[in-house]
This record gives sequence, structure tokens and C-alpha cells, in this order.
Amino acid sequence: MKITDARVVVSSPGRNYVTLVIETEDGITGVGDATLNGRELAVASYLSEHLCPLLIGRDARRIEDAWQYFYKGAYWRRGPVTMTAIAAIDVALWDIKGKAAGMPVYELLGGAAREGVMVYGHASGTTLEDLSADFQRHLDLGYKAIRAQAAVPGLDKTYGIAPVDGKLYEPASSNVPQEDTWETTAYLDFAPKMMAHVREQFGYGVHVLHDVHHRLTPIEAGRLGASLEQYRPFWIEDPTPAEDQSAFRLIRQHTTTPVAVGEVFNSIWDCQQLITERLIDYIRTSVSHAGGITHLRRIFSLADLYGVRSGSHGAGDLSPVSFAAALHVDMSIPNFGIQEHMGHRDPAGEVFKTSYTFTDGYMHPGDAPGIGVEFDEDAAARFPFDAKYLPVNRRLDGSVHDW
Ligand code: KDG
Ligand code: MG
Repeated sequence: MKITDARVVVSSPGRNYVTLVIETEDGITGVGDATLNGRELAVASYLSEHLCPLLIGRDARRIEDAWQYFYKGAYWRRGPVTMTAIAAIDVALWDIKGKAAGMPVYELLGGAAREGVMVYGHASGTTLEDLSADFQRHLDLGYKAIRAQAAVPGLDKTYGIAPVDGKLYEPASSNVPQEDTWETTAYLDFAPKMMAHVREQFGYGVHVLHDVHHRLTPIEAGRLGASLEQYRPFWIEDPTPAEDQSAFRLIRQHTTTPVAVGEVFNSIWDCQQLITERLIDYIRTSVSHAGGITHLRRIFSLADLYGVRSGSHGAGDLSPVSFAAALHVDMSIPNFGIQEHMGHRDPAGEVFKTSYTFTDGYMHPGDAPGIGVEFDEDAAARFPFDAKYLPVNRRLDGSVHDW
């Protein structure tokens, strides 16, 4: 089954997405997500200049061979741009394989290991009262697990807070990143109060998650985990900049609060020590940034050996294509933990026609052949690229801080 065309479409239906479209000689088309938030055009160029020409004439059925060819063959390995590009090819080829077989991809991965995928939504507020209202809104929607974030008193801006209830937080259009402020002491004092507030209001019948966005030192993270233990969080996410894998030993020495990490990882090598030394509880690598379905399954298989469960990144900057692909993986692996579900802002639905469903806090990828997302290129053309950047984070003294 020869590949006859491979092209990249950059569009901004609500936010920027980079979509790879692969066509085969027998008329089957596959799609992959190549979105890398704030660096979209780098991946688009890597694909269209270097990889797409090499796809023409290849056999679309040989997914593992394509993966090895683009990973090992390039000489330059790993890194977010390379691995997002390989992921897009990999997912598009799985989409084609599923369509050719007339089966949803999760069937090709071994079939359903569960009835549905527990997802967590994002509740946030500029005050604790606003957070409560948003948390209640998520409970009313049926979520069984909810991430709680609130603005830290004393700081001008806190990342991850939606501007209005029910909206998604996203960077504003600009060629220059916005700058946020950070002060660790204020945050460490506030986080337990926020968690106490959520538990007092909503009890212990719902899973509560919290994202630290890589801002603490290991000992600060240990202190945070210890201070939250009594409120039984499902996890604390990204407590420290995670390229320092051995730092997690120190966190582990000080707290039993579960730790989740990995949304910025691109390969199994980035989390090898974290997994094999059992320094984390959930690995958050994603289909789109960690080399596609093929490589993500390798990471999750390693994690399974060490009692680490999956908890894939699923923010709005991962397009509906990679979100759907994540659900297929989640359905089929033995060590699924939870899946992030931030959702997508209109008019994304005009461009990506999805077949996944949400019922009572659980999602299912649907039974359409392939990944189950149809990409409308004509609709995408109505939404041109719109430069946006994640914010840069500065401490009160003006120095640049960890993300
Ligand atoms: O592109 C980065 C965002 O997806 C990330 O900042 C959101 O931390 C995030 C999360 O957990 O979804
Ligand atoms: Mg996060």
C-alpha cells in the first residue's frame, strides 16, 4: 500500500494545530497531529521539508519500519520537534491501518481492556469561590476526577486559570510571550489552603489533582507533598523540572503523595530512571509528543513492569487527532491510570469531526475504523495560523524562573 502524498496543514480553529495528512494509492487517508505549542512552524517545516518527501512511495503498512527509519535514520535523535514529527507520521499510519482493516485502532492494539477511560477535567478560579463554582460545574457534567488550580494571592497572574468560568485558559495572540510572576513561598502557603477548601466543600468522593508546572525545588516539592497528604490528592503533577530525574529521590523521601510527570518528555530515555527506580506513580507522556502510538506503548509497557500507571497529557494544544489516539491507547493497555481531558475550543469542531464520547466521567474512542477523526481541510483553510506563545515565568526580583 504505497503512500502517494503527505502534506502538512497549519490552521487555527480556536488555537493553532499542525495536522499531517497521508494519502495512499488505494484512496485511504490517515491523519496525525504534529502540534507543538508555540513552536508549531518548526515541526511543520521539519515534516514538510525533510520527512514528507521520504514518505512518498513507502509502504504505509510498515509502521514500525517507518518509526525506526525516521528515528534512527536521521542521526539526530529525540527532542520535541523530531519526536512530534515522528508521532504525527506514526498516528497517521495507525489511522490508515485501522481504516484498511475496518477496525478502530484500539482493536488492533489488543482490544478493549476496560469499558471506558476515566478522564479528569480542569477546574480553576481567580478566587476560591470561583474555583468552587467551576469544580461544581465539572461535577455536574459527570467528571469523577477534577484538577484544581486557583490564582495565588499576591501574584499578578497565575498560569492555568481560565479567564471566565467554563472557558479554557489559552495564551493570547502575540508575537511576544506574556510574562507571569512567581513566588514560591506564597504558593507553598496557599496550595494546602486551596486543597482544604476543595475537600471541605466537595468531600472525598471525587479525585482531586493539582499541577505544579515544574516550579519547585525537590525539597520544596517534598514539603508540598507532605502538606497535601491529609487531603489525599490523586497526584501532584510536575513538581520540579523533570529533566533532573534523580531529584525525584528526594521528593520520595519526604512524601507519600503520588507524583505524576512527563508531559514535556519525548522518549523512553527521558523517564527511564523515574520508572525503573519507581520515583513516580504516573507517567504523563503523550501520543503526540512522545513518538506516537508505537513509542508511547513502549513507555507504558516499561512502566507496567514497575507499577507505574499512565496519565497522559491531554491539554487543548493536543489536537482532537492525538486526543483520540490517546483514548485508543488508554483503552487497550493494562496499566491505564487516568487521561487528562481539557477539551477543544470552538471552532475546532468544524475542522475535526470526532467520534469519541463522554459518558458519566468516562470516555470511549468510538468504533469508527482507524483513529475516528475526520479532518476537513477546506474548513481548516478558513482559520489561518495565529502566533501565540506560552507565558514566560519571572520571580518577583525579575529573574526568569522554571516553567
Ligand atoms: O503546551 C503546554 C500545555 O499543554 C501545558 O502547560 C498544560 O500543564 C498543562 C497540563 O497539564 O495540561
Ligand atoms: Mg501539566
